[in-house]
Amino acid sequence: MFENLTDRLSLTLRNVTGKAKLTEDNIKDTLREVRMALLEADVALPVVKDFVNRIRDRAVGTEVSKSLTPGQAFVKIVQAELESIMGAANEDLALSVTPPAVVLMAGLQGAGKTTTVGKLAKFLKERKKKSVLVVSADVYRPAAIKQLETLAGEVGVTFFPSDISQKPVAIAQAAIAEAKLKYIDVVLVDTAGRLAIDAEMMAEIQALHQAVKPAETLFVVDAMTGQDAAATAKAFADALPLTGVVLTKVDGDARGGAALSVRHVTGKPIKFIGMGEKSDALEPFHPDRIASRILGMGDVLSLIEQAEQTIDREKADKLTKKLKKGKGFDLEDFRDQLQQMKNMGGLGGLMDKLPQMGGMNPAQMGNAQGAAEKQFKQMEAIINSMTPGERRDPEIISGSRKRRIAMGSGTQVQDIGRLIKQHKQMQKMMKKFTAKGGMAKMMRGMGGMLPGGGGMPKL
Ligand SMILES: Nc1nc2c(ncn2[C@@H]2O[C@H](COP(=O)(O)OP(=O)(O)OP(=O)(O)O)[C@@H](O)[C@H]2O)c(=O)[nH]1
Ligand SMILES: [Mg+2]
Repeated sequence: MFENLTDRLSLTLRNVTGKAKLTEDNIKDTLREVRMALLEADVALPVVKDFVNRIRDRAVGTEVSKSLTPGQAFVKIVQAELESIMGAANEDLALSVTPPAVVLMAGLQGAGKTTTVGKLAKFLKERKKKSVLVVSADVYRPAAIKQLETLAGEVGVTFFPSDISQKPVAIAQAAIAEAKLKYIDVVLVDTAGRLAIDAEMMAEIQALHQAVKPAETLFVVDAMTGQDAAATAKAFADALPLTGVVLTKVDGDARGGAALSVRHVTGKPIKFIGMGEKSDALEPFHPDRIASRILGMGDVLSLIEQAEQTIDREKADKLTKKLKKGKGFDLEDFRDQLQQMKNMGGLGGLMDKLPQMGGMNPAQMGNAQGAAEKQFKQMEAIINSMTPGERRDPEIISGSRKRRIAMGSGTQVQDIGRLIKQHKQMQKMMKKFTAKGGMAKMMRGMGGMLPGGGGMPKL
């Protein structure tokens, strides 16, 4: 996510060093580079101009406090401005209306509307504890209705059947009536892809909007289209009272132009970002966390939230109890932890949110991720090749046992030694965390096991 921009900006910002005060003169070059970095990231020009001016105004004359280097002081300003350009705080869906709350989706063809309906349904059901009904008003393709039905089945929400012979307004009204009958909280209405310049199709969705009076009208747009995403959102917002934007395919967007432009160009908040094709790849959009990610400082908060959702509570509680009883953290527990990390969307999703490792570039990050993933697989294989007795009490693993385990797991004897050492470190860490409490803290600790470590970028 936004690798190119992160790379450019962190290189640029590293140059503001060795100055006691930030002046127009000594930040001129850096500002020019920030400007270039944003233009290369396909941020819309008015946004770039505004952004750079605001940074200049704030930075010039800023006395650099003793605790910060000028570089850090400058980064703080850039971070604050990045946040404010994206909207300052996360805007939640406004669903507190007389139920059912209707959410209407709009967007170009292939933007990711139907996929997002599936993701949102899952999000509302699991994280907001809402009952959800989904319906398709895409009467142009039977396959579109079927696609939504399949997704609804996957995420376990009510699907309201529709047919291409029906009118979108009639479909939506029938779905809402059904939701009322069943006391369902939220109705998500999927629609056909359309262009803002297609008058007939725009009239259709305007009529739909009037008929269902949605609590939320979300514009779904592909982040990979960069500043065009903001321009299309603007065109739709002129015809339809949008309440927010969902940026999709952010997982494939190295530049970040859309994320930085949408709010400024349209005045509408980005409410969610899509981070993949699967139904759990949706995140509420937090400008502060994204700003931090863009600057290579990671997004530990989102990581912790994700950890708290995916962690197997029962197992976690059992482990905590066990540790509290004074029993050790054995290799079985270690293996469980490795598996839980895998469940958190793998190391890719994890590394994306960790502070950029001491100025690694994306290729190095990719290599580090590959190496770490390989290492994790190897660790699991090693633990699998041990006897239950060995897993409970690694102290008994002698030289000959090491050789046997290495043979069984296709590894070297020194790999076994390394794993036992790592496990010992984990044990120590677990002791600390159970004293202070909190699985989330532990997950943060696990991050430290990745190659390169983590921590603030060196400026
Ligand atoms: N990588 C990635 N792919 C996504 C994301 N969201 C959607 N897609 C993919 O984009 C393609 C189009 O998604 P749909 O949900 O069918 O798009 P749509 O807007 O409903 O398309 P139409 O109904 O044809 O207008 C599918 O292959 C999705 O898997 C995302 O966040 N990341
Ligand atoms: Mg669709």
